[in-house]
Amino acid sequence: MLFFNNAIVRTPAKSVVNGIDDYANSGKPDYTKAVQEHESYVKLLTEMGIKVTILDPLVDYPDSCFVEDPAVVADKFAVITNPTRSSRTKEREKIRPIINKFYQKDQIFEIHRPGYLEGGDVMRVGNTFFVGLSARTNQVGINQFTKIAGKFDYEVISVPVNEFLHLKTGTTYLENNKLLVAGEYINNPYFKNFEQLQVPSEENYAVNCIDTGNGVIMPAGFPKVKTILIQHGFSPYEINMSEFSKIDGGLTCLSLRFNA
Ligand code: CIR
Repeated sequence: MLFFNNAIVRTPAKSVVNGIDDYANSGKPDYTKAVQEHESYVKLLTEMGIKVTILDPLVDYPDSCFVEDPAVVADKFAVITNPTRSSRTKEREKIRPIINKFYQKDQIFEIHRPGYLEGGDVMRVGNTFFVGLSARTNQVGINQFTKIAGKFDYEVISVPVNEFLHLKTGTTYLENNKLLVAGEYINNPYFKNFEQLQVPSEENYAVNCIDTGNGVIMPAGFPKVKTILIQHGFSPYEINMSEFSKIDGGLTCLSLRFNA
């Protein structure tokens, strides 16, 4: 059974070559290759039975293909977030029209200054949201998010993020209580009640996976993580992420996933 039947993505613009690179430091992405990788991602989601809404590229916003950051989508509500970096803040206005299409007015909320929050820091597990307190998400943003989520009976647990860009750059939830963990999240007390699938440090990037419920999408070229997934009964589907990884983008960043 699919965990989500809809996804929103945005085609990378030519300016993707100038996306923020705070961590990877491995050169600039190639635009043509990035578009091809994005097409493969959309194709895979579609083949899995997910309805994909593709938004037009935005040349003024180099990181706008990472649609996960300017919004958080849940079953009963959506939040327009407030991205921290000045080149990304206005992405919130660009994601708003599509959120308005899928959610009713009274289901849409916002994070506002002095609160900052990016969707990459938000990891939902059942009725709980783990939210990273990171370089991109501050406590005020988490407090605002907690109020919103509380209206819909979700609990919010704030988790410090030190080594990674976002919480989900260091851990992603699969299913049946299984959590992929890397770096600071290995044996981290915040996640002591999960079965932890530990990612070896040389494959840290591959901790960011998407469990569709019908197979796990993982970045190509990480044999150890692939083996771990298979050993735990998952079917891995690989997507080449060579270009997005150069600007710190992972698989989850490239889509907003929800049921509609
Ligand atoms: C950024 O630094 O904002 C982008 N270059 C990468 C965003 C990755 N997003 C995510 O992990 N959700």
